Amino acid sequence: MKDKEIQKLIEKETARQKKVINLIPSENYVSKDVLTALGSIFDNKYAEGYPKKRYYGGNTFTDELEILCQNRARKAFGLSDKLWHVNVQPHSGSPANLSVYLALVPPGGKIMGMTLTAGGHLTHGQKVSITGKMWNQVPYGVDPKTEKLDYLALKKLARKEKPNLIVAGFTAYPRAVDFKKFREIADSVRLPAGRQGAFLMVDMSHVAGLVAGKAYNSPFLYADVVTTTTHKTLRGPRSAIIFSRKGKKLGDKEICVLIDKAIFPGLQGGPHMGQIAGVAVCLKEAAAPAFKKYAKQVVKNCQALAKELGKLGWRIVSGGTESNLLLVDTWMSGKGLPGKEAEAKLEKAGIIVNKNTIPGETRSPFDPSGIRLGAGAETTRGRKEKDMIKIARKIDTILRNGTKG
Ligand code: DSN
Repeated sequence: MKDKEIQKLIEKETARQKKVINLIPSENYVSKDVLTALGSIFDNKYAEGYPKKRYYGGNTFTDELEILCQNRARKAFGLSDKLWHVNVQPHSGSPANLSVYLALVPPGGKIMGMTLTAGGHLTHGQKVSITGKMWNQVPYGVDPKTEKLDYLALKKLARKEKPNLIVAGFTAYPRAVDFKKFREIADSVRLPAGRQGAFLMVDMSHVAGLVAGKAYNSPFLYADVVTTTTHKTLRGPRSAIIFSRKGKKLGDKEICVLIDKAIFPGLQGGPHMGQIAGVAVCLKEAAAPAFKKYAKQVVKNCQALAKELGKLGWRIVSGGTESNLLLVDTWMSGKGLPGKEAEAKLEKAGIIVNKNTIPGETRSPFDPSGIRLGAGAETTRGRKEKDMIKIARKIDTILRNGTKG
């Protein structure tokens, strides 16, 4: 590489990534093939529009690439092209979610989503995000005792508030989700205009790889729309995909058409074709038999980490995990260690985590009461349960140093 300044930074970051134990649940290590595709000459090409309907010439191979990527997305999740339309153009998760709301929820309409402190994402209608400024969030949380979803309470709330769209999907919820129940809740909503039912959007960003690997419930039997980033457990480049159900309508318009229009020309210009090439590669990898083993191991590793930390006296939010992540209460359970300090202490010792709010949060998102840990990245590096137990013990020693518990 001629640019030595950037080369140096790449080398430093490579060394950092090799050296640390990475427990950030939204990160992963992509294959060399993903990186090659991502950094390929497809990045040179403008391809505004969709396959066979572009606003620039020279798109023979980008058309082929985008169609291949859409087909691989369906294959990775076992979907029929008769039932599911796929858009692989979102530059990342936030524009993916935003485009769905733009397409399906009128300005000022209601989006029922989980609060940030209970594990929702900014783009699920939080006030600080555009999704909470253009639309009104109907916030929901978890049961304060179990710290799990309370479907009965959700149904009551939905029937009272009549949201246009319900988001099932989270950024810090460690448990399995009953998507069938979410479908029933969405169907029970009577909208003022007389249209029965709210749209059900599942944001499966965190668990997409687990869904592809059959280690987590699939939302596809029940959702109208499924959004996902591609760089978490799916182990692809930073990007996103939107799946929308064919035949589902808003008024007389197909929702897939409305969502495509919301992405382009509504929100974005040209798709990042290098990114789409990288996504196509990761989707082929995710459809291979070895990926099932990976997905199952992620959950087993996460459970081993949670169990050992629990044994060592740390309170695990909701008592455990059935996914790629877990939350540790470092403050409210009496340990007296703010999440920010816990994150910093661990980083100093080479373990990378992120501070996180926990249900019933009494501090602030910038310095919350807990930390979030995940097993996606370390499982890619071949770690198994016994390694996670050792990591848990190391975390315990580092965090206990100078704390009350
Ligand atoms: N920031 C991501 C996460 O860490 O969960 C979601 O966008």
